[in-house]
Amino acid sequence: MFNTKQNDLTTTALHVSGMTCSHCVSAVTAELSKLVGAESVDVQLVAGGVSLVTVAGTAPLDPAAVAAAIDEAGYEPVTEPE
Ligand SMILES: [Cu+2]
Repeated sequence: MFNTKQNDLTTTALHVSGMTCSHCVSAVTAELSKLVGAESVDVQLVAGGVSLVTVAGTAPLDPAAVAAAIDEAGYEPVTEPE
């Protein structure tokens, strides 16, 4: 999991295991989209990862909340570094 800042946008990314099809992507995207401050949500099925962008002026996403949302969708957040 990491946070990077670029052009006033903060991107939070982490890996997710257990996603196997576009339905999985939809489920994870739907849960992550509920997070306050998540401006855009991108779920990569093949890479098994998600990235969320928050705009300037909003608090960074709580990594625990992101992980909880993934768990809520029924998938496994992978928070260990590569
Ligand atoms: Cu699926």
